[in-house]
Amino acid sequence: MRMPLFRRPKRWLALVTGLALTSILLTACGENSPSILDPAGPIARSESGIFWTILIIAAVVFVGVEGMLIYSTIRFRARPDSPTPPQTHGNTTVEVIWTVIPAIVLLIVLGVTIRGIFDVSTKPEGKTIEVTAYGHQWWWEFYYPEYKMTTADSLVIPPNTNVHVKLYSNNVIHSFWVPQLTGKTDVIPGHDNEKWFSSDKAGVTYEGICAEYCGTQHANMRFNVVVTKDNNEYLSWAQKQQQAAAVPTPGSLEAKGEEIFKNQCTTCHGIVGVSDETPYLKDPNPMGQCDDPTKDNGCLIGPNLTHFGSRNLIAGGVLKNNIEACQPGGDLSNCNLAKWISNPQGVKPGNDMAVNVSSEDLPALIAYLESLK
Ligand code: HEC
Ligand SMILES: [Cu+2]
Repeated sequence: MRMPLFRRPKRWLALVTGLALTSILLTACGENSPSILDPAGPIARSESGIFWTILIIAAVVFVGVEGMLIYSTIRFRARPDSPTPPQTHGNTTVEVIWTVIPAIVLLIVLGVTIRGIFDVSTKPEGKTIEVTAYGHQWWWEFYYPEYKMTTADSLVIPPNTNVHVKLYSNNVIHSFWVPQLTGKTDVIPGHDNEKWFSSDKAGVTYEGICAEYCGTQHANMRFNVVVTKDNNEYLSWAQKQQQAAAVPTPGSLEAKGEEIFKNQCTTCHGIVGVSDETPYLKDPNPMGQCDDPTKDNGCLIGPNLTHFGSRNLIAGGVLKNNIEACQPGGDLSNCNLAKWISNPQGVKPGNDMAVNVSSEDLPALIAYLESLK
């Protein structure tokens, strides 16, 4: 008597449905999560192309091999009184087939990977902007040599333009990663790496991440890649960033904040036009100094705050810069900048900012820093 292949179709149906539902649930995580499967530029597209090619080949191999295995174990299983199956040994045709097919598959994977390596490491044609990314423990500093200006946390770029990033660290190994735009590249002290990428979408913000465990606050070493609407918006942003900080009206809350800043914050931070500005106007390379404020060589340990009010993250993205909750004279209980300045060690334990700001001084400092657009 021949047995049916699957004796309990209902049970099988339940199992398959259960698996399908679980996978749908798992893929629904985070609408805005930075995903390599949602590339927005040529480099990321090339990289996700490699992923899909390998995934599809692997899926075909997996389904084929497992399918035949499961089919054979069920279809040809031992039954009562079944005779000993015919015994065979060695079959040249079959052996050649299962040597040649994997070799071809691996050659295809090799070819696709080598093409990807060239895509990623070749200097692209066309307009290019230069940026130096400097990995600190635990935040990113971006220097624009063409404009001689420095920002932190936000890498602003124009759309459809190559971005050439030089990667430096003088502390530990970090890794520069913007999943939707470019894969990971290590940022190694004493070994300068570089990379190119570009975004073909305009007016969007992508999440950047440090992808190498670089200390306790490694997960709070994020940054934004802000793509402007067009090149003009980028140029006017750059022109603004080059200017010295806005001068507050004498006698205002902001002016008081500027005084407090000069007294309590300039050991580690600079504001161009207010305190020592030199470190932010020159390329932080050659490295080796900027993470130690006690060294007397003009380098500062903290981010450039000259245009802090124009940025959307605080301290490697540990908080969002929610300016609307930080209005001068308003209630500051939801203001993230107030949370940061009043207790940086509570918000991001182990970071290098040590201050003790009194509650009377806080509103003036907030008003001043948020006014620095
Ligand atoms: C001992 C050095 C030090 C002092 C003093 C200091 N800071 Fe900082 N500050 C830092 C460091 C380092 C960071 C970056 C921390 C991180 O992200 O890990 C930082 C980050 C910040 C940021 C976030 C900037 C950004 O772009 O993400 C603000 C705002 C700030 N500090 C304000 C102040 C103010 C206001 C004072 C004075 C009351 C002050 N800091 C005093 C070292 C210092
Ligand atoms: Cu890092």
